[in-house]
Amino acid sequence: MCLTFVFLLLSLGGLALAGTVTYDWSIDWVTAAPDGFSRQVIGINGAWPCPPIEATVGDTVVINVYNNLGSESTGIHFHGLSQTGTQVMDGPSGVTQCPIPPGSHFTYSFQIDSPGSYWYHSHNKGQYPDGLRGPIVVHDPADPYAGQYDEEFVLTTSDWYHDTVPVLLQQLLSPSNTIFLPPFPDALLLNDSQNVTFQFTAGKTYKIDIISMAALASTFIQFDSHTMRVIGVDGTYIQQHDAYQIRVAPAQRYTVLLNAQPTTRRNYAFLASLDENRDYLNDANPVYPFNVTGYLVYDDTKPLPGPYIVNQWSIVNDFTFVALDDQALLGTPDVEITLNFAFCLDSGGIPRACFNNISYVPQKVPSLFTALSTGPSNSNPTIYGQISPFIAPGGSIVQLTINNLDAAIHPFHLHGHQFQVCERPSSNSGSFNGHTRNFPAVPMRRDTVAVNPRSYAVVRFVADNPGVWLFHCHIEWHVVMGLTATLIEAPESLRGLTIPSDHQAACQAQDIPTSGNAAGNMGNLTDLSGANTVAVYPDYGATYSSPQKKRGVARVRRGGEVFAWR
Ligand SMILES: *[C@@H]1O[C@H](CO)[C@@H](O)[C@H](O)[C@H]1NC(C)=O
Ligand SMILES: *[C@@H]1O[C@H](CO)[C@@H](O)[C@H](O)[C@H]1NC(C)=O
Ligand SMILES: *[C@@H]1O[C@H](CO)[C@@H](O)[C@H](O)[C@H]1NC(C)=O
Ligand SMILES: *[C@@H]1O[C@H](CO)[C@@H](O)[C@H](O)[C@H]1NC(C)=O
Ligand SMILES: *[C@@H]1O[C@H](CO)[C@@H](O)[C@H](O)[C@H]1NC(C)=O
Ligand SMILES: [Cu+2]
Repeated sequence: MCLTFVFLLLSLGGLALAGTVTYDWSIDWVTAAPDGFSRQVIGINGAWPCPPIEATVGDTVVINVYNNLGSESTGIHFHGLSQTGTQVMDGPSGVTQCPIPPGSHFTYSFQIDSPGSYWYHSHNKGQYPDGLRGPIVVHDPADPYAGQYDEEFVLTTSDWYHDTVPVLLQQLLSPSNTIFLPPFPDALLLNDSQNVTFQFTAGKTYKIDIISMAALASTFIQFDSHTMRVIGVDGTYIQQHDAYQIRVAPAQRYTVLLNAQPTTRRNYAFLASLDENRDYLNDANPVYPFNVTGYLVYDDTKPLPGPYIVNQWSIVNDFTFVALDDQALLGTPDVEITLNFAFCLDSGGIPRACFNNISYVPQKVPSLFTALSTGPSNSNPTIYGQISPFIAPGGSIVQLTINNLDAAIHPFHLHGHQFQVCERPSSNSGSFNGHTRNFPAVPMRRDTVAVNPRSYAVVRFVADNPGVWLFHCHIEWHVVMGLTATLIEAPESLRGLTIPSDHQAACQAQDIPTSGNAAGNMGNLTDLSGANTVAVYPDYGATYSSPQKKRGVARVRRGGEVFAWR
């Protein structure tokens, strides 16, 4: 009988029925020492590294979160997943939800519609570099590369800090930080450790999901004597492309196949090297402060090779990849958005980052809730306040240009889409001049594109996913500095959608309004009096202060001591 039951389960599994994958997560402070330095990190269910999410295309993923941090609020974003029809589950605080206060429960529930490697991370006030991030692997019953590999591994990479985010923010957001320096990491981690070993069997082929969970720096990777065959970037399959070296920017993913050697004659090393250069191709004195050597072990009884040395990094250019599904370049855009990025100062002299001279300031009402509650006015960008809002009507073709006026590379990410990368020229190419002659017939698609210094990128996508989606640099310090714009996509389809009760409760617990314009005004929606126009300073990140305490502060401020605590 027992055997029959097992057989039944197996045959159901064989039919690839879409299932539900449920996780119950308590978000906890945990002590960890991934590089030998012991510190408090944010983990899950009393453990760190955080567990992977694993699902199959078509599955519904349910994550019941409990915030057990006591001292901080939290929230989780599922990077790269489209959240089609579940825009309220995307996760960024102040956009699709309120921060989850300590001591409360919150449920994320969404269906997964595309395969590949993704990751989840806190999208709440710069919190993820404190540890709250992990891999997502979505298996594909219709994998076009099925049969071409034997086993699959995850390999995460990230920079790592010894100080906690609230401490790092005080250095970053200081008037004395006149050259906009980000906090520099203290270590490089592979798989949240510095000791990564793949067991390889001669003759087999391995699929490796390389996922960057970094806050600032990119990682270079090269395997000794094993050429990577890149088959996917972010959530998109590409035509197989050989690569000896890759540079994985924060939030990017590379899926590669490695052919094992035919014999077990010896073991091999691979090198991961942290890139702290502003423009790695052109910097006179390149800086690679941290290296980690990992191993491909064919035979445990044979010695491991020494540290692997790479003399020069000349990486594969992901712009030359071709999407496997041959999706043609999208036609003439209906909506064109140009974002000029440069660092800037706010009215208090605090270093910020700007698109078109505007730094993103979180509003009183989460932006999606403004879109849900304001009827036909939700197509008017004015009502969203200082979040650099852009409206894209449903079905429109959107072209987004990022002109990077800064002297460093920045990885730009759009929520809710894998966009076509139409052009991404080399450093010092200036700003986009409007010519489309260099756009490829079949562009590669991804959700995070590294834009070169004093250069630009042009991306296109169809506005087929109603929601409020952030577009931002994925250097977390630059998010904190305001380097975010907001796409209000198909607002006509958002009117009147409901907010789940646990989302409502998280806002109510903190006296945060859930309807009206950015300022919470309901009568005259273009009246933005009371909306936030300058970011909170000093900024203690996700450190939680109860509404009572905040009300106390407000009374003091109204009493005329506004500057006493500055
Ligand atoms: C590295 O990992 C192996 C097992 O995979 C373990 O035997 C070894 O002690 C570890 N080394 C360090 C320095 O942690
Ligand atoms: C890396 O960590 C993931 C879990 O996050 C695990 O599945 C995988 O096997 C690890 N890879 C190696 C090479 O240890
Ligand atoms: C790390 O490796 C790179 C390239 O192999 C090398 O240039 C650099 O000096 C190394 N850094 C350290 C701190 O060893
Ligand atoms: C931004 O401000 C600078 C200097 O204040 C000005 O030169 C530039 O034209 C402005 N750019 C935009 C896009 O408004
Ligand atoms: C709504 O507020 C805006 C901005 O304060 C103002 O210009 C406008 O006259 C107001 N409209 C009405 C009908 O009061
Ligand atoms: Cu940046």
